[in-house]
Amino acid sequence: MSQTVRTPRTRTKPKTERPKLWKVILLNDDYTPREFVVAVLKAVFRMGEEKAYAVMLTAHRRGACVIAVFARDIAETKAKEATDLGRSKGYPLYFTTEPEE
Ligand code: TYC
Repeated sequence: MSQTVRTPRTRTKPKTERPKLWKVILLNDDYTPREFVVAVLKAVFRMGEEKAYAVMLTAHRRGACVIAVFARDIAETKAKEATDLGRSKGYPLYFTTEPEE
């Protein structure tokens, strides 16, 4: 009796992989007023006053603060929106993004 052994032509990926999340990072600068940073965090990232103030203070003291994680396109859109709000007032306020490990 002859037997044919076939190897599958396609490899199946394990289904546990999730899309990467992206961090939005607030950078400190010497010019943007603290209250303005807090207002932007509240408006764009839907933070309450206390959370927004704490995040602003962490960035102020340490130079940067991770403020949230999102899918890539949402992280990039929000970082741009928040940076543009600062720019519209002439402030160098800057939000950047990077992938989570
Ligand atoms: N360092 C600014 C000041 O002293 C306030 C500030 C905080 C600016 C955090 C940016 O991400 C920032 N006016």
